[in-house]
Order: sequence, then C-alpha cells, then structure tokens
Amino acid sequence: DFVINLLKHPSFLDYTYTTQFIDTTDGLFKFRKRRDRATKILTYLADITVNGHPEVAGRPRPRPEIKEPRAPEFDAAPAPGTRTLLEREGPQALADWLRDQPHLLLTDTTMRDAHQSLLATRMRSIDMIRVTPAYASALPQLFSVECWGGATFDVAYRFLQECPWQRLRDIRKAMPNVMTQMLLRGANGVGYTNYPDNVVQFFVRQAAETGIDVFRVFDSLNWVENMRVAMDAVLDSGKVLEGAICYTGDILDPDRAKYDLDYYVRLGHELRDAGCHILGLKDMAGLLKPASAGVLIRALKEEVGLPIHFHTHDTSGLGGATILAAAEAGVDVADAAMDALSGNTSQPTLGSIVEGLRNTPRDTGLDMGTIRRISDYWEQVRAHYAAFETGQQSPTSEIYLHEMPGGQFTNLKAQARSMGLEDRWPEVARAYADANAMFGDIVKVTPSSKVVGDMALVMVAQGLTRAQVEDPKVEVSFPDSVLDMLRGNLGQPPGGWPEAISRKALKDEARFTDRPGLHAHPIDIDDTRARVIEELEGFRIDDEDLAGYLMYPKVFLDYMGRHRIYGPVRTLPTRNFFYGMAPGEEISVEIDPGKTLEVRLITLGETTEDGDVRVFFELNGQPRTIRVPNRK
Ligand code: BTN
Ligand code: 3PY
Ligand code: ZN
Repeated sequence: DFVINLLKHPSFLDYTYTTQFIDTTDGLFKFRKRRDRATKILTYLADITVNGHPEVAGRPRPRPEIKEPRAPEFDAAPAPGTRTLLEREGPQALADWLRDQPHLLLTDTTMRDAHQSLLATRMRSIDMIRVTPAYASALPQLFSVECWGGATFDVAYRFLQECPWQRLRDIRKAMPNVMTQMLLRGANGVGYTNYPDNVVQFFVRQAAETGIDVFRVFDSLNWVENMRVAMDAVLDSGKVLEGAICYTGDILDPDRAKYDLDYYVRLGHELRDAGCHILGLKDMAGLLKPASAGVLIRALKEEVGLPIHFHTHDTSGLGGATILAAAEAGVDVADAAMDALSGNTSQPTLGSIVEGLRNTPRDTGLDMGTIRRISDYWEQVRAHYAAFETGQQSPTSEIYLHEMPGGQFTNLKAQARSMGLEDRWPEVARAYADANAMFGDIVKVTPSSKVVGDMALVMVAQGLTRAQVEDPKVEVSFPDSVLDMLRGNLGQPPGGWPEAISRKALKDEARFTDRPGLHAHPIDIDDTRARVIEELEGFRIDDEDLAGYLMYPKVFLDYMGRHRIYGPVRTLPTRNFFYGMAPGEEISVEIDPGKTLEVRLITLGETTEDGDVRVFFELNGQPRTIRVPNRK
C-alpha cells in the first residue's frame, strides 16, 4: 500500500514562506496500482476542486474575469545573440566582446528575482515557458535571461509540485540564442547551508549541462575563499563565470568604514584573480545610491578591468536612478525586470531604463513596442498570483535602516504578521539593524540575512534589547541558525565574529575559522543514488533528480511521492492548479508535446458515508469518475 498525504509539508521554516503552515492529515490516499497520467491529473483537479489548494487558503483570489495569459507572437526567427557567441567562441570571447561594445546591455530578471521578490517565488514554469519563444524572437539583444537558482529551485519542488530541471530544459530549448543565467549561493548551492565540495561540483556540472550559461556566484559574507569550489566548477564547465561582490553599507558614509571603496576594490581583485569572466555587483537590498554607484563603478572598471554586471532592487525607489548613474560610469550590464513585475522589492523597470537611455551613448537599442507586448503578457500572468502578492504598496526609505534583501523584506514582514507582531514591524526593523550591528555589521544576503532575521524576531518576541542580548548576565536562547553561523558554518566575515557574543552564545563549544567545506565529508554519489532508488521503491532517477536530492533530500522525496499520485501537474493552467475547476468548465492540458487532454468538469457528487466525494469529469469526451476524500 502506498500512503501519502497531499498536505504533508516539511516543517522547515525559511523565509521563502509567506503562507501559513498547513496541518498534516494522515492517510489521504491508499493506492494499490499504478495509474496513468490522465487519471493522476484528474485526481489532482478533483482534490483541489473539492478541498482547495492549501497554499492559497485564506488569501486574496484572482479577479474572476481574468483569462488564460496569451503570449505575444513574433514572426522573426531567433537572431544570433549572446548564447550564439558563447557557443561559438567561449566565455572569454564573450566577456571581451561585452567590454568592448558601447551599449548598456540588460538582463531580464522577471523569471527569477522579480517573482522571488514580489510573489514569494511562486511563479510556475508554464507561465514562463509560454513566453520564452517571444524572448528568442524579439529580444535577442538581451545579455541574458535570469531564470533559475536562488529560491526558485526548492520552491518548484516544495510548493509548485514541479521539477526545476525540467523548467530549465524547457526554457533552454525555447530560447537557443540568448544566454540563461542563474544565481548560485557559492558553497550553499541553492540551499541555506554549506554543502560538501563534491555536491557543489556535481550540481554546477549538471546545471551547465541542462542549460545554464551564466553563473552568478556569491557568498553571503563576501568570503571569496568560500566561493572557490563553485567558481572552479563553473570554469571547468566552460560557461560564463560571474563572481559577485555583495554590496552593503555606503561607500560615501565615513561611519561605515568597514565597507569602504578599498574593501570592494580588493574583493574585485580577488575575484578577477580567481578567474571570473565578469564581475557581478550584487546590491541585494538596493542600498547603492546614485552618487556612490558612480564612484564605485568607475573604481572597479579602472582597477579591476573586468566587465561589470550590476544587480539592484528598487525597494527605495532610487533603483532606476542608480542604474542610470552606473550606466554613466560605464557599467556593462544591468539587471531589470519587465515593467509588470518591476519596482518595489523587485528590480527597476526595464522599459523605463530603456527609455531613460534612449538617444544617449549607452542606448540599449531595445524596442519599446516589443517590451510593452511582453510586459502585457506578464501583467496577465501576475493577475493569477494575487494570493501571493505581499501588499507592499510603495517604495520605502526604511531600507537604509535595516538593509534587508529584496527577497527577504516582505517575507519577514509576513513572518512577523504570522507571529502576531504585525503592528510591531518598526521594532522588527530596528531589531534587525541592531542584530546586524551585534554580529559586527555583516553582509546580509541568503543565508546570512536569514540568521539576522531570526535573531531580530527573537529579540522582538522576547522583548530583548541588543544590550540585554550581549549582557552575559541575561539568559538568552539563541536561534539555532545564529549558533551555526557563529560556529563558523557560513564562513568568516571580515575581521571574524565578535568575541563577546560568540562566547556568550557558544560557551566552550568549538568554533572554526577555516572553510566549512573542509569539515564536510564528500558524499558518495553512487551510493546515494542507489539509496534514493531504493527509497523510491525502484523508481529510476537521473542525475538532475540526484542533484535535487543532494540539495534537498526530504523536499525532493516528498515531491516524488506526490508526483506518483498526481503526475505532471506542471502542465495545468495556473488558475486550475491553484483553484481547481468550476462545474461546466473545460480545459486543455498538454501533458506531452502533441498529447493533449480535454478535461471537462461535469459536477461534484454528495459526500459519501466514508467521507469521499465523487467528481464527474469528461476526459476527451469519455465520462470519468474520480473519488477524493472531502477534508473540509
Ligand atoms: C509518471 O508520470 O508517472 C512518471 C514520470 C516521472 C518523471 C520524473 S518526476 C522527477 C523527475 N524529474 C523529471 O523531470 N522527470 C522525473
Ligand atoms: C537568493 O539567494 O535567493 C537571493 O536572491 C539573494 O539576493
Ligand atoms: Zn536580487
């Protein structure tokens, strides 16, 4: 017997969550035999129609009149783009070409950071893949499309019930001429902890093979030592290595001397010497101000010599101004999001950057009509994700107080709300700043930002000031993530961890200051593969699956368990995936290229004595009845 619970959620609290945890219910399904994919999809639709999708319970619903998003169609065959050059001449030639050409190039972040920062990372693959051919045909001038990595990897398995590798494969196939780009958290891969070196290597090799062209690699403490394994793996793969400096503080502020111009130039040298083709400047919280950008970009261009790729968030409302200042100072590429998914905690507005530079020496050359048509599509898509909107209404200068990354800000707010601290948000913001200072003023980006957030919530929930947390006489129960960080498991910040707080939190416990990867034993990959196959009762897995398992063992196995019951639900339209079907509704579901299911929901039956509901469908014109438990 196969007993699996649809609502089983791993009790793993990280900041990618905005919705409440769902109570687990046991023994929802007992299946004896393997069922075909159409039956699986109908089972999913029946279940969601009867019981609702836990992820959208209690959240705002999309407006009823919205239609299935329709991607614009462009006639042009995909013209040669950056990927064409990379394939023909390799990453160094690509970087040389980039540095020597005059335009500001753009990376479109809509498929990764924009929805990570605005919609809790919940965008589904189908909504991306439908528009990818339009990018290939109409936007071959883009530097890259950021579409993978960061939080999108685990959210795909965990909440969207889809395979992140398949997403990448499909995007790659639909857009052969423009480079794809991912965000890789150095030794933390696409996870929140340090992985053994050979896991990072295995993951990078697979990502390159499945379809990533540009790897933006960073470390959450800007510790280059901790980035080398990932960076070397990218170099080995023959793809483009963009080593990123994370930006914090303000180089023009004499009170933030820890992160001054010298600090960033030194990091730039380290990354160049490590073999990077491009230098990433990753302003994850949107702190870089226009005047500072001018100074910093000029210095990095002159002293490091690599082409520079600038990433920022528009949380303050100044993001666009900073990009224009960076362009003026000679930055080579900037990140922007399609208009409909831009602004606030997301990236600045792509169309406005294009217009802002029109008829200047840095003119991007992109066509406004094209951008509008593609952004109109994204607007239709966004309407389907009303349940995941954060409610953030405006830009805010509060960002300069707490310095939270774009992906964390609205999430921490939601987390505070769920802890009953909503009206105490100003205290959380203040505590976040205090916790940062207490840890010695660190770079805050996944996963170090999560640690600071955990500490801040504890401080507010328990009414502790920084002075009390630091006072040896006051008993404080530190979050595990804080202990882990102070032990050395995320690596070392410049100058090390402050001694007093480390001693108080860890007492006599061992700490280390060398690279965490040196303490992690390599994983036996073949043995792991065999164990996973055994765990899955003989179901074969490929190297993509194995790389997913190595990052997130439990998340992956849960995904596979649900996959066996529900099949390829990634092919469902987003509205039906989250809300099921209405009686009389008819949808087409292409489960394989050319293999389409025509599904009509006829009606729902009464709930039987044993608590099941019969759901009556027509599948390709034939009546089908599916029983699902009524859990309401
Ligand atoms: C079925 O539909 O019954 C079996 C298909 C299984 C496909 C698996 S799911 C995880 C992994 N990732 C993929 O893209 N394909 C496999
Ligand atoms: C991530 O690591 O997911 C980020 O977006 C960091 O900025
Ligand atoms: Zn970002």
